[in-house]
Amino acid sequence: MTDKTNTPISVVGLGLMGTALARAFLKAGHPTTVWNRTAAKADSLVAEGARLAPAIGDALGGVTIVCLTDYSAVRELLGDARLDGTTLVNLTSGDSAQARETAAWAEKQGARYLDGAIMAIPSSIGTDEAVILLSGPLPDFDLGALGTVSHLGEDPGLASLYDVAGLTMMWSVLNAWLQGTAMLKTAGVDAATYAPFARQIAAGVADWLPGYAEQIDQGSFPAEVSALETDARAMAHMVEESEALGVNAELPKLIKAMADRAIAAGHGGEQYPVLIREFERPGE
Ligand code: FVH
Repeated sequence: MTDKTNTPISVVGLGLMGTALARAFLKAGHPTTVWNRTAAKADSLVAEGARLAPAIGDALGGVTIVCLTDYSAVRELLGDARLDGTTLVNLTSGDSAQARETAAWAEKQGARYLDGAIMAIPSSIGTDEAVILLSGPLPDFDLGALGTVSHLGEDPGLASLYDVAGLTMMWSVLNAWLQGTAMLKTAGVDAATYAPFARQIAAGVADWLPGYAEQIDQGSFPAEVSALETDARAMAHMVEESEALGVNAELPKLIKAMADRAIAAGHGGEQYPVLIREFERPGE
């Protein structure tokens, strides 16, 4: 591994995120080359010390970070370019199939390919809060200038899979919070009053994850705390309350329907994570 700050880096794609990435590399002392389809977006970075690649080909050949709108933009831009000697680090968001296909294509073009996912907003890039996931061959350079970087394994699809799993967590938690907020608003409780209570519940649930994960990995779900059929009775309150209050009951009904299916399949006496069986199949 070379010194943290002396690996020359190219950044291709200077949208909101690519600009933040290039700026973080510059700030950390990496010699930084930039390229963008709309060249004017490079002006401020050039003023800060970046070198402007006159053509896309001039940004290839070393460690090249790509951060475009989507994977089709990456393929459209790089087309049939030979990528010999290039380590292509694609931080564009997508899914695992796109990542694996792009890895196969890039390797055929001669590149060493790492796929990545950015779980951060542009303003947090360069701080420890910015989580950058990588998968593919082990990097021999350091992207620590961007934030907290984790290499997840050789399979190039892993970074995108973790990204999508993380987004699922994020939006599920937010939707659950919005459901409760809508219910409480009917009683005059505002969102700010409910938020600390909701946060406490979310943190408590987060603490259950390691134990529940152990049950899933062992495939054994003894009801040590509560049986699924007991939980399902509380879920009925959630549905009935939402309907009675006139708020949206879709999420409560979905939660209950999944539990009911697991109970019908004979899992009512087991603990909640037995529901993994419902999540492992396509659904109805
Ligand atoms: N911004 C964010 O908060 C999120 C956080 C999580 C990860 N995402 C992903 O990062 C990718 C880039 O997002 P972005 O916010 O930088 O997006 P834009 O500001 O819209 O910039 C898009 C850049 O892509 C260039 N581009 C698009 N199509 C092409 C193409 N066919 N050929 C060459 N370049 C292309 C575009 O160029 P231009 O319009 O300026 O000429 C921008 O540089 C994305 O995957 C997020 O999901 C960000």
